[in-house]
Amino acid sequence: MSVIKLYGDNFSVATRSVTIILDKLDLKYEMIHIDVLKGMNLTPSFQKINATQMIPVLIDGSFKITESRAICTYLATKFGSELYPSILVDRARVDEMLYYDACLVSPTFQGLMRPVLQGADVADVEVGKMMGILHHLNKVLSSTGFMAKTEQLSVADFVLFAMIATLEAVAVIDLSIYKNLGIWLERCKSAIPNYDRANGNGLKKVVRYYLVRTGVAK
Ligand SMILES: N[C@@H](CCC(=O)N[C@@H](CS)C(=O)NCC(=O)O)C(=O)O
Repeated sequence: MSVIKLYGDNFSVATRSVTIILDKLDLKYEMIHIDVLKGMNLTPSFQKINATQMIPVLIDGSFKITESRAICTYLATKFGSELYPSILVDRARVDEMLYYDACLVSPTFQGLMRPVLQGADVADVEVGKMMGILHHLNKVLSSTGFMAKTEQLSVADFVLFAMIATLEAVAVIDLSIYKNLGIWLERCKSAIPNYDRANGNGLKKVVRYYLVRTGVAK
């Protein structure tokens, strides 16, 4: 069996959601570093791999797939993991959160973080939108402690975790007011094997980039 290849960059939230799932499933993979900060995703050779010039891209044998959430559910299904539940209604709840993430959480996160990472002031209106979402997620977690209201961790938890852990690391919003979210962040963190490789090292890179851009570090 050929080794799974992942084109990505641990700077990227979407890439880290996939590396977390790969590690959760204990899968061997080869990471091909596409440095988005250096524009490596815009080269003609990468365009042949993904015409949209986005990372991550996963190649499993002759099968190629893009879109991080679809990659995560593909892997969990292929390797028979309950991270993507086999019970229909539980799976539907996971999908519900993944769509909520793709349609609302992720665009809001991008709207807040893109300018901030470039050294611009934090925009109050974007902070307000993100806080509304965090308030909602904190309420969602009061049910079972998991994002999809499942009885155990699912792909939805780890996909959201990759993003919210970034917010926590860059600290543009005080997350301590969201008690359930704080407990959940720790629960996800401690459930990730090879935490630094899967997520921690990427977060350090993001924080470093942010500090340099905002003039706090050189
Ligand atoms: N919906 C896509 C989004 C992927 C995405 O936004 N990738 C970013 C890095 S996090 C990227 O490739 N950016 C390159 C660019 O915008 O030029 C997914 O979840 O895979």
